[in-house]
Amino acid sequence: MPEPNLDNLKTEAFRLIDSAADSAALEEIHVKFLGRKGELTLVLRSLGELPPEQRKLLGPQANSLKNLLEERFQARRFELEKKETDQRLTGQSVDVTLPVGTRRAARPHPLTQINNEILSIFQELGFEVADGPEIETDHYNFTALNIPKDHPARDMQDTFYIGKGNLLLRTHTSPVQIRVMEKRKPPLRIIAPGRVYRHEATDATHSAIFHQVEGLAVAENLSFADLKGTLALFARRMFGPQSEARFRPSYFPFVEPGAEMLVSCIFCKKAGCRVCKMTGWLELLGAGMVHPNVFNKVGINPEKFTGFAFGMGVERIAMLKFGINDIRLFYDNDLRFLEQF
Ligand code: FA5
Repeated sequence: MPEPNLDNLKTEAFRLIDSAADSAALEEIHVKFLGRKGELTLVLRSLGELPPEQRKLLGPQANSLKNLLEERFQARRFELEKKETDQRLTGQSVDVTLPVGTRRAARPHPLTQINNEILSIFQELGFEVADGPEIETDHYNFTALNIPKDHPARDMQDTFYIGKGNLLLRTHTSPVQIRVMEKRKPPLRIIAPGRVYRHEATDATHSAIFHQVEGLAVAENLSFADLKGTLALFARRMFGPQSEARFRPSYFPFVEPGAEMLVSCIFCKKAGCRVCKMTGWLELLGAGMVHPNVFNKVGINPEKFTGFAFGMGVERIAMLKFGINDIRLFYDNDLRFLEQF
C-alpha cells in the first residue's frame, strides 16, 4: 500500500472546507474526508496494515489531522449556518416603516347594519323572515289592507303608480302580511324587511325611497299586551336597557286598535332637545291589532284568531341610533360619512 500523503489531503480538505458554498455542500465534503468511506477514515483504518515504524510515525499525524479537520469543519459549519439563518430572517422580516392600510376593509352600509340588527332581535323571538315584491298590485298594497278605492286613507301615502293604475311601487311593507296570510295558516310570526316608495318631497327626515321592516304575529289569544311586550323588548334591545317605550293611539285602516310607539329620546333622556322637538319622545313605528276585515279577506277566522302587526322605518331607527340628523346622508355614497359606522 502506497504511503498516504497527509499533507496533500490536508491542503485539499482545507481548500474545499473554506470554499463550501453552504452547509449542505459542507456536509458532502465532511463525508468525502471523514465519512465511513472518507479519505482520512480509510487512512486511519489502514494504519494497522503498515510496518510498525511507519505506523508509529503516521498514526499520531493522521489522528491529529482528523482532530484538526473536525475543528475546521465545526468552525465552518457554524459560520455557514449563521449566514443562512441571517438570510432567512432578512427574507421574513417586516418593515414596520412601510405604509399600511392600503386595502380598506369593506363593511355593511349603516342601513344594512341596522336592518340586520332589527331582524336578528325578532328572529331570536321566533319571527321568520318573509319577502314580497317591490312592484305591487293595488289589491295587496291597499284593498286587501282594508283601504278600498277612494278611501281617504290612500292620501296618507302618496303613491307612484305604474301604467293605468293597477300596478304601483309599494308604499309600505304591509302587503307582505297579506301575501303570507294567503299562503300560511296561523300560528305564524314573520318579519319582512324591504324597500318602499312614496311620492314625497325629500327633506331631512323624509325620502321618496326608504326602508321598512314589517312584523306580523297571528295566533289564538294574542292580545295588545303581546304587542306592547314584544315591541318594548325590541326597543330596549335596540336602544339600551334605559330606554322607555310609550304607545299612543293612531289610525291605520288595517289595524284596530291602532297605535304608534315612541321611545324616550336617546339624545336628551326625555329632558327635551332639538331632535325630539322638545317632547322627550321620538316616534318609531306604527302598529296595532290586525283588523277583522283583513282576516276575512285572507280566509282566517277573526273569531278564532287574533294578531298584531307593526311597521318601522329603518332609516329613522338608524338616525336615532347613530345620531344622524339628515336622512340624505345615507344615500350620498360619501365614504367620509359611511366609514364612520
Ligand atoms: C306605515 O307605513 C304602516 N304600514 C305601518 C304599520 C304596519 C302600521 C303595521 C300598523 C300595522 P307609516 O306611514 O307611519 O306607517 O310609516 C311607518 C314608518 O316608516 C314611520 O314611522 C317612519 O319611521 C317611516 N317613514 C314613513 N315615511 C317615511 C319617509 N318618507 N322617509 C323615511 N321614513 C319614513
